[in-house]
Amino acid sequence: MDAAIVSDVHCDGPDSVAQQDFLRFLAGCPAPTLVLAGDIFHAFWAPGGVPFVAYQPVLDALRGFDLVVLPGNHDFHLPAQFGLAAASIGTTIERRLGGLSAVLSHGDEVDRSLKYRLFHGVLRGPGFSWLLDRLGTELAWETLHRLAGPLGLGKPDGALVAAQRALAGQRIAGGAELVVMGHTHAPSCERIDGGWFLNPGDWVEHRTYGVVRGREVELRCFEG
Ligand SMILES: [Mn+2]
Repeated sequence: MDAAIVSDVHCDGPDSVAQQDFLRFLAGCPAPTLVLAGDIFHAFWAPGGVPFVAYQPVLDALRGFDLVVLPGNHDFHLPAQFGLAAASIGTTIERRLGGLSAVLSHGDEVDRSLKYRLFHGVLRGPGFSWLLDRLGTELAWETLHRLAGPLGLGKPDGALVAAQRALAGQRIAGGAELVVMGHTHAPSCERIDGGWFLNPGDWVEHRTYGVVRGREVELRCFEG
């Protein structure tokens, strides 16, 4: 196995089943490279540079992997934790995974609605960051959870899923051999015009992840 790819795990502390499952997955994951394609955490922040204690076991378990870290809409501050500046919607990373040249993103860039753009423009701006750092850990946790909403609600949005497929087609036409987009909680692994489109799914409902081996891509379910 060359790489494992996960998104939308929505880890939310020691009591969250998703976090318990994900920790078991990480403990047994043989892939040297691990792609975190956004929303690994339900409401990530690091007030004053210190991540929420509830998430620390996962951060510890990630050590030792060659990590690729993308910002999700629930954990857009995560790349900063790894010294990366990327936090904006539509951040893409191009790199080789196994024998494939891949274009990776969280997948929320297909949401062109003004509401989403404005909301996330504010959340990811310096003002909100300043505010959260001053609220202190407990209030920052509470505020972010209010904004993140309850877990497990909302079925995959058909319009966004279709838009992702179309965007994947464009990226494949542009030379990508593997396109990864999550966010919609709609696991799939398909071929488009000779390339691969992978949506790793989520760990709220499906517990799915992608695997790259050479030039092959596969969607698997964690049975743990
Ligand atoms: Mn998302």
